Amino acid sequence: MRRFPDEFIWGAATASYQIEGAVHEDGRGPSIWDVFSHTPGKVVDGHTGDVACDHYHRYREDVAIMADLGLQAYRFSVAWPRVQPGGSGPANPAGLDFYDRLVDELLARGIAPIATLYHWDLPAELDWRDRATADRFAEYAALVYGRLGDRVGTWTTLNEPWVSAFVGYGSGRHAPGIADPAAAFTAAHHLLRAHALGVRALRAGGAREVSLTLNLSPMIGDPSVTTLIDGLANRLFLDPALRGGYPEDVLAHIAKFTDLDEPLFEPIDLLGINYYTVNRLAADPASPGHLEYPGSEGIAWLPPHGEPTEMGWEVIPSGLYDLLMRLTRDYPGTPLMITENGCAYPDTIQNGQVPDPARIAYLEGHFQAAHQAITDGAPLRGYLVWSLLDNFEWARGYHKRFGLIHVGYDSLERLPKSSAHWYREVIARNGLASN
Ligand code: IFM
Repeated sequence: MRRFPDEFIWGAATASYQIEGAVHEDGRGPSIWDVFSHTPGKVVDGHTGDVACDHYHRYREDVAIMADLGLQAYRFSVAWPRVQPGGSGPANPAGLDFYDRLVDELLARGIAPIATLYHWDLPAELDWRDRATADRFAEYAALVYGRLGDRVGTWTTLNEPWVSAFVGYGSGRHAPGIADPAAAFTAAHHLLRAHALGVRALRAGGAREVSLTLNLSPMIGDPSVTTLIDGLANRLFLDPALRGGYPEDVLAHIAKFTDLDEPLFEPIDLLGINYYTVNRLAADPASPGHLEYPGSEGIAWLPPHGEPTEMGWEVIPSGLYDLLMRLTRDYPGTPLMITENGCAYPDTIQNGQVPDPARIAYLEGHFQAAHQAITDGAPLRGYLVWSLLDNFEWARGYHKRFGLIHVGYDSLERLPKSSAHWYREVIARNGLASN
């Protein structure tokens, strides 16, 4: 039996564009993901977030499901174009009303809301290559805080700015679909500026706990190749948020592509960690490198060990343990929360049930790793599984199912998978039956 600390928080996470649907309702404006997903060839099979899980209309049912699982926290994101269509000017009250209702419903069920202000659905009128987008973000943050700040205790500015910058502007696999290394660095710089200005806006409003969520991935290989990739993937975001400055080696690398203007940093109260897998790297002079890591020519990404998830990602819980211990060692003093961890498998309904033993095994292994890290001193406060619902997995459309809850995309019916029932027991005993 592995018991977690009494105050440990168990929950699940989602994001607005991936579940809400209702893209034309109540004055919502277009986001870069509406434009991108409606552009032929960008998303597998032309899937879009137009309907998604229809959470906008079914949020009460979804909160009831969360309560039935015993979730203690729910991490959702606010759609900027719903709250402030066009990305500037006054708030759209009807857009804020939706999150108001959601937060009240959560609180009525005893579930703590954790709000992320930006999970990739930028108003289509804005662009992270523009420095002014950071100022717009701070204004938007103040609008959302003004409405929900009395009831939401934990605020996250950005989700995975690495993905926004390097997949949105480096490879162009995500919206807005720009493939330009210099633009990727400029976007990253402006996202970090937006984060800092957002932190200031939230604190000015009186926010209790402000955080940033990063997708972090340990690098496995020789330091001659891992240092650069670790710098671009991890330290480029960790150091500004937790040490108040860019790492020198990464700055020198960026200077080969573009000039950055004056940076802005603000400390946070909590670091959100999204962990899925590791990167296995090796030197290979013939390798063209990776578009999402500008300047990585000569570095090869090696195949995963063992049976990967449906995303092709290696299942390696020890990577989570190593990551938590590294953060504890290299960035002491900041509490940690796992804001996403989970896996996609091709789940199907069989006799009215959705057996997903591979997901249970995945989560159990990662919960064990987290427990070990806590035992060894990591200040880990909670664990939010990705995801509550099967949902729109960005450029992969609805083909990848990450949910604890199966969603039938024709009927929109929700059906808890075996992993949801298993998770309910983990939460109830605040631990694992296994060792
Ligand atoms: O679905 C995404 C989520 O939006 C951000 N983190 C990774 C998840 C799985 O790819």
